[in-house]
Amino acid sequence: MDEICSGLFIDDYVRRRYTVVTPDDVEDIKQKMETEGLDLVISDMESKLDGWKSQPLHCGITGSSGTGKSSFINTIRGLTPRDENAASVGVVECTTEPTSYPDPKNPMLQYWDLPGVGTPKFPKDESYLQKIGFERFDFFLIITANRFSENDIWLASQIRKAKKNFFFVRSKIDQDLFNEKRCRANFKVKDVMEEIRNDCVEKLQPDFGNPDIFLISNFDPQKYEFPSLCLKLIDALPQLKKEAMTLSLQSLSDTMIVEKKKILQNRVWYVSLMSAAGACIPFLGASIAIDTALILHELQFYRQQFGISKETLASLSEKVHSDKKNILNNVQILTSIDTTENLLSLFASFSSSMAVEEVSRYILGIGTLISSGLSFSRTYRMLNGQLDQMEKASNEIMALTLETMLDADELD
Ligand SMILES: Nc1nc2c(ncn2[C@@H]2O[C@H](COP(=O)(O)OP(=O)(O)OP(=O)(O)O)[C@@H](O)[C@H]2O)c(=O)[nH]1
Ligand SMILES: [Mg+2]
Repeated sequence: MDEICSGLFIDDYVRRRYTVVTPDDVEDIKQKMETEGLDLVISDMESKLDGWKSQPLHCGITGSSGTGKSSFINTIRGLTPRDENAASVGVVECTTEPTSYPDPKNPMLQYWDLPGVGTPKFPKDESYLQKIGFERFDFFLIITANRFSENDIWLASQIRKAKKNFFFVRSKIDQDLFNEKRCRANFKVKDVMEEIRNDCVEKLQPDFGNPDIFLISNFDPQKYEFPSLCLKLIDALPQLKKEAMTLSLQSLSDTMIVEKKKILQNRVWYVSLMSAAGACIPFLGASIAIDTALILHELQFYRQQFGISKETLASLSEKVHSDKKNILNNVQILTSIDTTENLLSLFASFSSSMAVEEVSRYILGIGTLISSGLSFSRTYRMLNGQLDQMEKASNEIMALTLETMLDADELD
């Protein structure tokens, strides 16, 4: 009884992290549902959950022609040059005007393909900064495919003067490794990367000390330092924009997976509160209908975040060793919870509490609180359970993807 009066049935983990949901909170949502209608309350809640999409974020990608700027923009957006809306990529000069490319998951996140400084149209002076609309950018990436040029160094100094963030990126590492492997007797990836880094640092040292330089391949974003570059970009942003960047980027490393999970766990709490509110509606089955709609929508979002899709699994399944296929079969189950029917069978494991919930709804006052509490705790436990499984699955998919890439390298 104490538990009911002090709030809903929620476990210690939530109690520690959040203010306990009080009966007043539930009453408030219930009233909103009666006056504004369920659809409005749900869309209210969804817009709260989608708040991360309202943060404008502008990333400037610059560097000399042919260094891989457009390729980087496609890769970080999870696209290939063949996809619709991809930036044009090629061996002849393509980027001649500043062009913005929205992230497919988050249109407020814009990657700007910027022509390098020091061409007749974009000379190395103040006019470059004006022409690209310098002020709007949250950070810059300065990309090179060999040593950084005087123009790159000039631009970095201007950005530093304006107290904005910038990162040095050395692209086409795959190509260097491929070439070195052909001509060295004692080839080691680590040694070659260290040499490339030292070579870049030497050029930058007089002006920038010992700066971070990210050695990447736009063809293999899971490898080399593409994943750590993504984490560094998130790190450099103010708190509000961190969440937007984390949810927009792909899961390319175990650290990124952990960061995503932390944000998604906060959403679980909101969705569970909605579920509790839905349980206040005194029509048989209404609570289940609301839970189903909310949870299916939410699970789809989590799968997208963790890169778990039927297409990914099918393509991976063609490449992995047969003894690893059982891992994929287990992950497959997570993608199947995309229909009401399949979700209801998952609900079945919570059936005893559901029965109490449906009956208790008709007991005046206290009944609503009991049923709200059960709805809250059931949704909360179910979504968290799914999140745990997806985290594990996402790590497994990543490991298998890397394994298949290494196998392909060995065949070269
Ligand atoms: N091997 C390898 N090739 C790359 C990489 N990034 C880009 N390329 C290739 O390099 C060429 C130039 O790439 P773009 O992305 O068009 O370069 P850009 O900097 O946008 O060039 P401009 O638009 O002309 O300034 C293309 O043939 C790409 O396929 C990479 O990381 N590795
Ligand atoms: Mg380009």
